[in-house]
Amino acid sequence: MQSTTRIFLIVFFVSLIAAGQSFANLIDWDQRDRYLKQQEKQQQQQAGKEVQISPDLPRWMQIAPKVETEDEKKYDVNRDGVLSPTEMKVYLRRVYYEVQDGSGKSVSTSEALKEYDSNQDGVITKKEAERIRKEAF
Ligand SMILES: [Ca+2]
Ligand SMILES: [Ca+2]
Repeated sequence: MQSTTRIFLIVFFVSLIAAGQSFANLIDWDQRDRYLKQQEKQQQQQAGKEVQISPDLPRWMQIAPKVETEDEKKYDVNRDGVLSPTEMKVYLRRVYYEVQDGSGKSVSTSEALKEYDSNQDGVITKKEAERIRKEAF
């Protein structure tokens, strides 16, 4: 092998190693690991975080209740499967009058009415309906 070829090869390999090392230094693996761990932690925190519900406002104003009964289906005007606050107001007013006219409104499987059945006996009484009057009228 000629000496110029040998020198060329040596220079070539040395620069390859040098290039490799400089690339290795460009990526701070520790920092990358820390970053990934942090991201993972944030995702876990968000997944575990429940929607914050304020006790000062009716639940239905904060989370639209799912349509659970045939009765509620009639009030889901846009048919998206949940009762928006506007839809809930109309529905609750009807429920309020129903309670006033009868002996009470059966809650059955309704997610929307559950919160007004304070004693959880499955029926909204006139007394319990007072909250509807305050919140939906
Ligand atoms: Ca709806
Ligand atoms: Ca009750």
